This record gives sequence, C-alpha cells and structure tokens, in this order.
Amino acid sequence: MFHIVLINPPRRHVVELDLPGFVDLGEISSFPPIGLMYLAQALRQESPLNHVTILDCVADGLDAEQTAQKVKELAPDLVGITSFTFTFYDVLETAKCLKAAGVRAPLAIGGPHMYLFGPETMSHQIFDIGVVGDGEEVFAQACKALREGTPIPDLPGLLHRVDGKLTGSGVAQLQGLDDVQIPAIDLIDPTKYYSTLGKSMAVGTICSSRGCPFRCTFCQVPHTPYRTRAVENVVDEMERYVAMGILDFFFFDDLFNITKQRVVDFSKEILRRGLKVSWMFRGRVDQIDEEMMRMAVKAGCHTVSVGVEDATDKGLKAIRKNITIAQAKQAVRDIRKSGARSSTNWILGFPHHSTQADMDQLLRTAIAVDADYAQFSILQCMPGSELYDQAVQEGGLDPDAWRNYVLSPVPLFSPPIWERHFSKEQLCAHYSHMYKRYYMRPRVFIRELLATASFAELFRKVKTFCRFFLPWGHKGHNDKRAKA
Ligand code: B12
Ligand code: SF4
Repeated sequence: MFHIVLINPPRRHVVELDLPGFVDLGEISSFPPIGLMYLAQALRQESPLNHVTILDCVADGLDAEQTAQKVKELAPDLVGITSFTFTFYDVLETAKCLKAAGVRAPLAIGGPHMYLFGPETMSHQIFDIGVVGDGEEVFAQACKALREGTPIPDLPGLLHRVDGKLTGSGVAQLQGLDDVQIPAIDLIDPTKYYSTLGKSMAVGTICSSRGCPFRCTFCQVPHTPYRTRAVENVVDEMERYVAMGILDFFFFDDLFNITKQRVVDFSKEILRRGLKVSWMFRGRVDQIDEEMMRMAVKAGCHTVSVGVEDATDKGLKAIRKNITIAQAKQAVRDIRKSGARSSTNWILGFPHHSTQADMDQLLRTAIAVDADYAQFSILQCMPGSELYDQAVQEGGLDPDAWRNYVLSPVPLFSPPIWERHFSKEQLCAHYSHMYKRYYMRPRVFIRELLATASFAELFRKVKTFCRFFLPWGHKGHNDKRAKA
C-alpha cells in the first residue's frame, strides 16, 4: 500500500482586512474540502495500491503542531497540502511542523494559491512537488512515479526538483469534466460540516463546473476555460450525499447558470429522480428569468446569489461585467416572484469611485435592486486581475507586497488596498455605513421576520444583527486574533 495523506491546513491566520462586524463565511459554516476530495478519488482511481486519508484541520479544530503529530502517526508515503494565498502562513507553519515532527515523506502543495505564486512557493525548499491547476491527472502521475520509484514526469502544471533545481511550468487543465470521478465523499465525516445559511445545518458542496468565460477586470478567478459536468453526473453526486442523509447543497461553481437552459435541465433531472433536496447557487443576473426560477424552486432551490458589483451601467461597463442595472433589478424580481431568496454582491473602491456621490450612488442602487441580502466588500486587487496590473502601473499598489508575503509570510499581514481616491480607513467607514443603511430598513426587518422558520434561525439573525449594529458587537479580525 502507498499511503497518501491530504491536508486541509488549519486556518488561524487568514489574510483579511480588519473590518468591524465582518461576517466570515468560514465562521458560520464549515464546508468539506472538495478540492482534496477530487484529488483523493483520482488517486484511488489511478491504482488500488493508493490508500488515501483526508485530514481536515479546519473541521477538526487542529493547530499546526497537532496536525503534524497526527500525520506522523499515520506514517504516510506522500503528503499533500492545499493552499489559498490568504492562508499561506498557516500552510507554511504546518509544513515546518511536519518536518519538525519527523515526517519524512515528500510534501506536495496545490490549490488556488499556486495559480498566483507557483515558483515563489516552491522557493520554500520544504515543498518537494507543486501543482498549478487541476490536480487530478498530474498529481496521480506524480504519485505513481514516487510509488514506482521512477522519475517524476514533465507535465504542464507539475513543478518539482531535479538535482535540486526547480523544473516544470504551465497549468494543469482537465479538458472536460465528464471523466472526473465523483469526489471521495466516503473519506469525510459529513456530520462535521454545517452551514447556518442553508435550509438545514448539514450541507453538501458540489462543483458542477470549473472556470468562467467572462473577464471582469477585478476578478482573479483562475482564467481557465469554462467546463461543465453533465447534469446527470451532478445529480448522481447529489444522490450519493442523499444516501448519507445530506439533503441541502451549496453549488460552489464560480458561475452556475451559464445558461438558463442548464438550470432548467438540472432542475428537471432532480424532479425526475424524485429527490427531496434543497440547494443554492452563485451566478449572473443575465441568465435568470421567472420561468427558470420557478422550475429551480420546484426542484428545491431556495437562494440565488448574484454579483452586481457596481452602481451604474457606466461603471459596469468599465469593469467589464457585461450586465446592466435593469437586468439586476429584473433578476431580483424574478427570484422573489418564484419564492426563492436573493443575495447581491457589491464592491466599494473601484478606480472610478472618486467622490462621496459615487459611494452614495452605490448604496442607492443596492437599495433600489433590493435583494433580500446585500454583501459589500472592499476592492482587493489580486495579481492575475486586470485592475491589479492597472493599480501597479499607476503606482497605487506595491508590486512586491504579495510576493514578499509569500516569500516570508507574517501572521497579521494586512492585504494591500488601492487607495486611489479613498484611504483604507475611509473605505472601511463607507463599508460599515452601507451595511447599516442597507439592513436598518423596516422592509428588511419585516421580510426577515416573515422568512424566519425557527427559533434557532431567529437567534442567529439577532446575533448577526448585534455584531453589526451594537457598539459592543463590533469586533474586527485582528481583535479576535489578538484574543486567540
Ligand atoms: C468554495 C470556496 C470557498 C469556501 C471554502 C470551502 C472549502 N472547504 O474548500 C469558503 C466559502 C469557506 C471560502 C472562503 C474563502 N475563500 Co474561497 N473560494 C471558494 C471557491 C468559490 C471554490 C473552491 C472550490 O471548491 N473549487 C473547486 C475545487 C475542485 O478546486 P480546488 O479547491 O482549487 O482544487 C483543485 C486544485 O486547486 C488542485 N488542488 C487543490 N488542493 C491541492 C493540494 C495538492 C497537494 C495538489 C497536488 C493539488 C491541489 O486540485 C484540485 C482538483 O482539481 C473558489 C473559487 C475557485 N474557482 O476556486 C474561491 C477561492 C478559492 N476563495 C478565495 C478566497 C480569497 C477566500 C477567502 C480568503 C475570502 C475571505 N477574504 O474571507 C476565504 C477564506 C476564509 C477562511 N476562513 O478560510 C480565493 C482564493 C484566492 C487565492 N489565491 O488565495 C478564490 C480563488 C476566489 C477568488 N477568485 O478570489 N472559499
Ligand atoms: S466576477 Fe464572476 S462573472 Fe466575472 S470573471 Fe469572475 S467569476 Fe466570472
């Protein structure tokens, strides 16, 4: 047997802005590490000799040292760790603890972080193998080579060292998703995962597509071609969860409703199989209409989250969102008519947000679109996005800030913000103001009360309200971390 341990590392030092009352989804939810579950299934598929364990330190509440002890007890032949750029400090800490605990197995790293900083990450000699992109095929090949004692192959996206020198480049990309196996659901304990945002506490997460064909200027979603899975295959995965008693689903696609027809076909398949499930998805406003929503709701859809981002058609054109405010209003109306809940996302601090009037307009538009929930965030330009390049060119962002963080991560790193017209502090003040003004409206209170199904839900809503709106509820991340 060749034992591979895949680690979802502790998340104790996530890079984020110190925003008052910010609700981190990670705090009110715990989701299965699906990237690792896909990898695990691909490894098992590659050879029956591969035995895989997934160690989810977030769900198990393990710190880096406890993780290292656990891994040591498992005595693996190969260890893999997943990373976001925003969690890289914890990833490196975990890697160091593994070595300190005497874990000698080769260490591989992958995850969304590697798209942005593959070579920089591999400059930490502690990592033996790096994967940029879809891990299934290339990591299985690397694992096979290690198991059989042959050289690691040269494949796009597979970074490794030959005679101490880093080799490999490019991005690993699966051509289609239909050959990808359903992730290894049996390797996780579904009772550890929950979300207070779903219909029930126990949730399953599914990715029915990868990539996105759009090119919004602020977004650094890995620009890989958009690929979808067949709806039958996605519903097969749902059925696997249903057999384990999980009936509520989050679709983690960047773009679920690429076309209305796809949502209709998916809904029909759920209805055809008679599954009593509930689900929510994230998508675009231009592929929503009443008919599609009615079918989706019939099949269990309860919430739709859409990115609108900016206040005016001119602004939306500037960020290349390819939608209009009229479409956003119509989509929210259609979602509401169908009986589902809607959530909109908005961004403060685009380079064309230059005056107080622009900020007022953003809030006015959000209120006019009037979704059940609005999420505001401050523009964080990440390498890989067009706005990041523009900010660097104009001298608005230090081009080395993120790179230096990756080369020498520090625990309380504050993400660099493009302060083109507003300082970080001013943006944070606008952020708080927008949340207060959006949610302190009688119609929002009434809607929320009418939509509250249980005492537990009411309690959660009151708690969130207190965090935002009462002086003693205001706690930023750094405050929480200082206490930790
Ligand atoms: C779902 C999701 C979440 C979930 C996480 C659920 C979970 N348990 O994983 C939640 C909502 C909690 C979340 C939180 C955050 N997220 Co998020 N999230 C996503 C999202 C939409 C999908 C991720 C996913 O499941 N992809 C599908 C799987 C199949 O892909 P994958 O995980 O990348 O895995 C594949 C490869 O990367 C590789 N791989 C992965 N791990 C490993 C390990 C090894 C050893 C190998 C070899 C390969 C490998 O193989 C896998 C299979 O092909 C992505 C967007 C995206 N398109 O990736 C953003 C994304 C990952 N999130 C992002 C961010 C910034 C965050 C936050 C930091 C936001 C914030 N400021 O709060 C927080 C983290 C907070 C916290 N406390 O942890 C960024 C990361 C950017 C970066 N470079 O770090 C992304 C890319 C979105 C974006 N464009 O900004 N997120
Ligand atoms: S913001 Fe959404 S639609 Fe735009 S590129 Fe990113 S994932 Fe695609």
